Amino acid sequence: MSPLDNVRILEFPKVCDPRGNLSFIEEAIHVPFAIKRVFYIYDVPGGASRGGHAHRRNRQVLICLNGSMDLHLTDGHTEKVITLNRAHNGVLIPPGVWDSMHNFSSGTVLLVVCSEYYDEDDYIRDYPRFLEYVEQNYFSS
Ligand code: T46
Repeated sequence: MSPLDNVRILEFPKVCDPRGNLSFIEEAIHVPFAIKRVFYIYDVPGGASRGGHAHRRNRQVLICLNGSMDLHLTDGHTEKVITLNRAHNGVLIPPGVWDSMHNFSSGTVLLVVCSEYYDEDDYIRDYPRFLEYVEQNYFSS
């Protein structure tokens, strides 16, 4: 089974109000894991791309709080491109998926909710190494 099969679009509660909208995320309810870490990406210069790696254990949910960006996901065989531009939606990325982010609009703020603490050893940042990893761990029977 491809790890891409476990990519999900999540819909968070949205409380609409004349004063503005409010969304919220509760661990193990709106994201399918206990939250150990949150980080955010902002002030991305025009034309910059981020990501270019996969995780061994970390599961994460990407939420575009403002602006828009294109999320490219691959298992080494198939590519999915998802445009993130709604603050009440998230994309769940499981381990074993190579992600990269492109076409950030000016002022984009990307919030990322993670199942694991930061650990550089959890990253696979070399694409040929990633291809070997997914073949061994997901595609070989
Ligand atoms: C991902 C995409 C969506 C930390 O010290 N702590 C942290 O929690 C994170 C996320 C990063 N860092 C350090 C590690 C690097 O020295 O910040 C520096 C930049 O990290 P990186 O180049 O991995 O940033 P992105 O935007 O390429 O990737 C990040 C996440 O690392 C990654 O998990 O999936 O956002």
